[in-house]
Amino acid sequence: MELLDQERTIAAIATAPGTGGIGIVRISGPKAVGIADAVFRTPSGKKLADAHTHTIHYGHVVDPAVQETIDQVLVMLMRAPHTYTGIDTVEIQCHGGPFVEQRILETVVSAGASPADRGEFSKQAFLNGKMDLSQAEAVMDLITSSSEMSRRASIEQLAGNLAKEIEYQCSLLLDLTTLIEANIDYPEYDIEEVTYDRLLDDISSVLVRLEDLYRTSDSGIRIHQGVRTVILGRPNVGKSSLMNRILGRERAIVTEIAGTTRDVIEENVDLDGVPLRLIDTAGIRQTADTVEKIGVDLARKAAESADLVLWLLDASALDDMEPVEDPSEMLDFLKEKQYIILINKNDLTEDRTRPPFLPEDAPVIWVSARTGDGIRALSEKIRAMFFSGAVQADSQPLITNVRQKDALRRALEALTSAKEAVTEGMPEDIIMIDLTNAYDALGEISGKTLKSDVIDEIFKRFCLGK
Ligand SMILES: Nc1nc2c(ncn2[C@@H]2O[C@H](COP(=O)(O)OP(=O)(O)OP(=O)(O)O)[C@@H](O)[C@H]2O)c(=O)[nH]1
Ligand SMILES: [Mg+2]
Repeated sequence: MELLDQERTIAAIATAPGTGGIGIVRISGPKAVGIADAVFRTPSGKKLADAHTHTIHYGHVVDPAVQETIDQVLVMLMRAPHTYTGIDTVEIQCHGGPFVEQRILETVVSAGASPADRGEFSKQAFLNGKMDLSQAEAVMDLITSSSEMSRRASIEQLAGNLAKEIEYQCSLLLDLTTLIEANIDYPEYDIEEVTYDRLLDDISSVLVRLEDLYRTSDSGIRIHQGVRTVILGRPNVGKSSLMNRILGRERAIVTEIAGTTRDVIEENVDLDGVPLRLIDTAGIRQTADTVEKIGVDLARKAAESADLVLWLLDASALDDMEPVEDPSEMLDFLKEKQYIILINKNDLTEDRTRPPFLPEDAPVIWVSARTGDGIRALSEKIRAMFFSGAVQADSQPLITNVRQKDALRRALEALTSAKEAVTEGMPEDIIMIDLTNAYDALGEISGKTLKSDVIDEIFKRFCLGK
């Protein structure tokens, strides 16, 4: 018989695969303590069932079927409600080897635990009201964060910034629907005028707040995914060298031969705290080489979907741009994009004269992939372009993924429609439909109004053991 979510006692290896100092097998559920007691022996024979909560115990995991000692461990006992999942939780700290961990997990499963699904511990936490969906998503964002900005935004969201804001706005919407219901139920009281005025005021103020929040979504999403930054330029200007310099390692092949890079190389990187998804491309030129030609096409495609294009020039070859590259063609393309022109190899020349073919207002930074000069100026420029304003304050709630953004967009549409309905003096039940739609859409962000199968899908994207 399939157990309900809350009845399951689940177990998984919570630490990353591979060898390490310690590994953790986590058990969570109503039977967690009993299951742990079945496989754990302390030197004194004391049982976890008799121990205080939030205590640590030394002993051995023993496979009861064969009475074989599997490992020497420390066991952390945490009883509900003060646990991550909100249910009784036992964490077995064993030696960090894949065989040890796997064998302990198997023993725990034989003793009655079910192997956890991906993200199931967080799902338990969500179902037990320990966190809302935006906070659960923040846990995964924190784990996968690849920049300081992303880490900081995740920990703030985990603390409940967005959760509180959404809950507050949801409660305002709920008040409004209650007000309308009262009006429908007691039409003999002549409160219509007052109701419409108040509705208009309150809907407007929720709208303003949600529009502010919506404006954070592009920055918020970029904080986690990184600004899609494509390095473009003719062969040999130093694109791969720049990529390697920013990454701090030799990721892309660099040679003095023009046409070295053929593929598109992507890496997430933290550039002085600014999150980038950095993309190195093949040098753009007319070429008869089939492989290189494919590379050039890929470069163009990557540039089209970029948030930011870094157009790289070679300081030692500014006078002979053509025929390898036509600057006006590139500038035409850049007009439609956010871009920065980088003049690389500034270590080769003292001259800092701006090339005449660059427009007055084009942002230009002189850099050297070889020495690292100018890279700090580049990170500051990108920060100003993509992360000013919207993410000034750490404590400010942010929309951080496409799911949240889409739900918020639908909430805004429904609220705008509710506002129009009020302004036009439409009947209350029409306004009620819009407000309910807005509430439902907004509640998806916290997970309150999501169906359980949708929630299951979201948690399945999490990692095992979290
Ligand atoms: N002096 C100097 N040389 C550089 C600098 N950046 C790159 N180079 C040299 O320029 C040559 C080409 O560098 P790459 O990074 O391979 O250039 P690329 O733009 O990726 O070239 P393709 O992949 O062929 O398009 C190499 O010999 C690098 O060592 C720099 O800042 N200063
Ligand atoms: Mg290259």
